[in-house]
Amino acid sequence: MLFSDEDNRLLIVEDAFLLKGFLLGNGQALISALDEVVEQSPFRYMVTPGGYGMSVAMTNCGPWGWVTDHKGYRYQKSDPVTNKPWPEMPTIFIELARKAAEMAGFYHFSPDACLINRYSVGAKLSLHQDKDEMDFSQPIVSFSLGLPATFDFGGLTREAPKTALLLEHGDVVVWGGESRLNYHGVRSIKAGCHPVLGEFRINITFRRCQ
Ligand code: MD3
Ligand code: FE
Repeated sequence: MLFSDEDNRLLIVEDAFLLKGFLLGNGQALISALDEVVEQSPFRYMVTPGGYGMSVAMTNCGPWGWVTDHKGYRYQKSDPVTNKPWPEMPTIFIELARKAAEMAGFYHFSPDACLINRYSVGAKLSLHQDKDEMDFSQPIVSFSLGLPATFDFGGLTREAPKTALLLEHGDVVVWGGESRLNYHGVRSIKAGCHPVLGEFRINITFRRCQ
């Protein structure tokens, strides 16, 4: 960590900020909005192009949703489970994501995709890059809710040294500029019980994919 200011804004690397506890106070409203999304497009376990089932359950809201299957990774406008458009992005999601982006110096952030990851105990996300988007000038904003996770933040190659970061309920990370293509992953979630989300961790990422 290079510095932490009076707003609890921590600089991870150039253009990547951790806004510690940014969502606290809006947790309940976010979870209600999330419940509405999940009612329309349920969490599902997707399969990688290589044929591996993911341990993280996913869904999406907003105009575009990220999916993976035997054909590959992509963004698409319809939910392959319901064959309907993804649910609308809740206003509270957009407002908080835009505010967070501004806190990190990114103005006019207008996400057109919102991927929601649900981790149960033992679930993990292996080291990867997010490069299925067309526009790398806009940041990715990520909300963490529920059980804590250790997040590994690496460099531009798989082998580059990694920094471990604890992401807890209410934390927001804004990744822009140089850090946008860095490798990252989430270590296996440890057993625990969160007062609101129980045995789950939820991560919501906002992206500009088109
Ligand atoms: C750094 N999600 O959905 S969010 C993902 O906690 C993903 O569920 C993780 O990685 C999670 O793709 C991490 C933080 C995050 C998201 C995108 C990034 C960090 C990033 C893109 C570039 C660099
Ligand atoms: Fe990612």
